Amino acid sequence: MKPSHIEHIGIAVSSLDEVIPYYEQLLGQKCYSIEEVADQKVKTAFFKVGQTKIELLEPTSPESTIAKWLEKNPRGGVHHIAFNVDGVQVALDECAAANIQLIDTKPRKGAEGLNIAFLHPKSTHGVLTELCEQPK
Ligand code: CMX
Repeated sequence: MKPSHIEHIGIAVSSLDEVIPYYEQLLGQKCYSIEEVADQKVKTAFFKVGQTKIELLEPTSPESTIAKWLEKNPRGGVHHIAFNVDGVQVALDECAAANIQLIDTKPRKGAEGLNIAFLHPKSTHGVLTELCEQPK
């Protein structure tokens, strides 16, 4: 596996409305998309810096993994890093063969229609890691 670039950095926030203005000012641009990902129980807001996106994540339900994370980290912060790969399934198989614990054994649909899968932070030195690719 050789990721081409960091696709996005996921940042957990309690309120998109409160945090979006900060990023708009910092990055000198308007948020270009807000999308609810029902499957993940989150609402996302996107910015682009070069090839890499900043993905703000607000929980839409107390059962959301983001809500759980915010309970432990109430100020919010970096939640995960996502790498763009050419073939999520092949990358997952490589990770499994290297004894990296998978959260998803198969790709599923994420924000912006990407095929995504997560690796468990317990076997990635504490960094929740996402692999993603554009659908073919
Ligand atoms: N980064 C690093 N470590 C994390 C973490 C994160 N984002 N989230 C949880 N952990 C750690 C916890 O600190 C905890 O470690 P200890 O056991 O050492 O205390 C351990 O993982 C278990 O944490 P937990 O609070 O009990 O959480 P769960 O096991 O219920 O869930 C995880 C953790 C990673 C399996 C779950 O968050 C998950 O499946 N994540 C993938 C999906 C996801 O994050 N979706 C939201 C984003 C969607 C999007 O980008 O569109």
